[in-house]
Amino acid sequence: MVTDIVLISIPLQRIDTPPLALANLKAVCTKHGFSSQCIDLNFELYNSQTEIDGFLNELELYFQVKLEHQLSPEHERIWNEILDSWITKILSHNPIHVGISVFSYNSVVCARDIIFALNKRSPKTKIIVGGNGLYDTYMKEDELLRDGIIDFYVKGEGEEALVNILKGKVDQAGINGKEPQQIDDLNDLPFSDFTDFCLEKYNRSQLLITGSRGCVRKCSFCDVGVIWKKYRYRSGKNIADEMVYQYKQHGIRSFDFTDSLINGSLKVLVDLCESLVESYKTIDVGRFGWGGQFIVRSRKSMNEEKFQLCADAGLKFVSIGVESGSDRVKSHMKKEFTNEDLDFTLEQCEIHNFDVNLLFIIGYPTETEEDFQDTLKMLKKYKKYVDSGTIKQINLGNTLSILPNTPLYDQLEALEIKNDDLENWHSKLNPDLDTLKRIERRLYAQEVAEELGYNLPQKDEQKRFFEAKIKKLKLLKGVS
Ligand code: B12
Ligand code: SF4
Repeated sequence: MVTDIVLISIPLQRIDTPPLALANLKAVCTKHGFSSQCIDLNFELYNSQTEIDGFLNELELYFQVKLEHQLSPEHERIWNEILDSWITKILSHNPIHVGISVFSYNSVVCARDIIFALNKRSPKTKIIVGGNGLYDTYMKEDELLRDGIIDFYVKGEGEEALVNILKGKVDQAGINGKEPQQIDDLNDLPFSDFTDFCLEKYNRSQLLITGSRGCVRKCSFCDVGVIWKKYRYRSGKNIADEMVYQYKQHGIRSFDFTDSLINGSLKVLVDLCESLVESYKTIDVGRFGWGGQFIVRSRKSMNEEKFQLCADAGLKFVSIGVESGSDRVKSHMKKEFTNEDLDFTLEQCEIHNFDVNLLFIIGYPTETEEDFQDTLKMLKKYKKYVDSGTIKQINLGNTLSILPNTPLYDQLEALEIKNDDLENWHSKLNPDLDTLKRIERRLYAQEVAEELGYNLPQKDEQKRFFEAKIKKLKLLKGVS
């Protein structure tokens, strides 16, 4: 039997829950009468491959496009075998199209390897690529299209574009370089379809869900505003209905929102919470647990009552982009909140037992030594929340890449920044802060955080990543 489209999810992505992009795309395919099969190759890599002599660690370095890491000949041989088996698996469904979801730039290396392998084995199969990983320069989708290696690429939301491709209407928005058009009413989209995933196999009994697309803020370093031009959201009631639906389908009671922020529209947040509280009266579920990325607002707008309502509705975890302990740096970033606002937010999280994840950026172009020390001071100040169990983890991330199409990119001249590539840049106005210095600060912050007892997920992988980067930088500079 022929399958209209096989949709694949690839590394690097999280592996504890099924990929939402595939579940969303499958739902629209079904709605429009197209058959589809989702395969989570990212999950398969980590779950079927026995670790051979550091293979997975090296593969992760290889996938990180910015490192340009080459696999050793033995690991390259293993990787080619895996690729081969993946292509066999994909083709076993007899697909007319294969849709590859490129989650971020860290999926580009893998995507390109799959594309070339698939094209070689089955040149007739039509290849479609989509996902946020196309928003940097690494994918070179135009070249792939020109050379006939892929058939289509989709930028922006995939739901309408994919259906158009399957219907043969390939001249539409978002397809092969045509400006994407945002979906007007997210309430019109079908609920995500997770039926192709064996949910019990994933580590977490949790599903991803989206309540909104885009963001209400315009932080200087962030390109969400380019990917999703308008901030659009589903009604709170529609989101609550999907949570109840997924619970009835799969028995899952925990939901992780992929939104850039779950409190972008306080009206929707209140509507969601009230709808959930209402649902709990009619279905015998107790309370769902849910959470996601959360922006810090002033005490006046996100007040005590709203925090209480969120707690009543089951809010359990929030991820907060703090970025810096320096108000001066946060102000340049246009974060629109101060350390005082953050103090209040964390106090409320503590009162309501929300689990908190804090995200930081070390080495912003205007970050001086004093600003960096402010970040370290903040880590010390919030140690009390680590000890009380409110701060569950922090993420110090990569050092800052200056992404094209971000407000910061537009300020390159004003900040006298010379940028060799997205990651290697240097501002004349802050001469001490070159790439090596940023990595040093980043690694030092990790050391301090570890000493204070913070939980840093993937800290060893990140350390390896930075050490590989330092080695490469020193090689380039001719320093041993
Ligand atoms: C939640 C999230 C995460 C979560 C992951 C949750 C998950 N889904 O598994 C976590 C925190 C783990 C994460 C990690 C990372 N993330 Co992230 N993340 C997001 C966020 C906020 C939402 C992504 C999401 O799930 N959206 C919901 C799904 C349904 O949307 P989607 O995957 O984009 O799919 C839609 C379209 O892209 C398209 N589409 C997707 N696939 C396909 C395939 C086909 C064939 C078609 C036609 C269409 C299509 O249609 C889908 C439906 O509309 C976005 C920002 C944003 N608001 O988009 C950043 C974002 C995707 N992340 C980003 C980055 C950089 C990363 C990291 C590399 C960060 C890092 N340095 O570690 C890592 C990548 C993983 C890794 N280990 O390397 C960038 C990507 C930028 C880029 N140009 O590559 C984004 C855009 C944020 C940003 N502006 O910086 N992330
Ligand atoms: S960093 Fe977060 S809050 Fe700021 S613009 Fe990007 S998505 Fe919005």
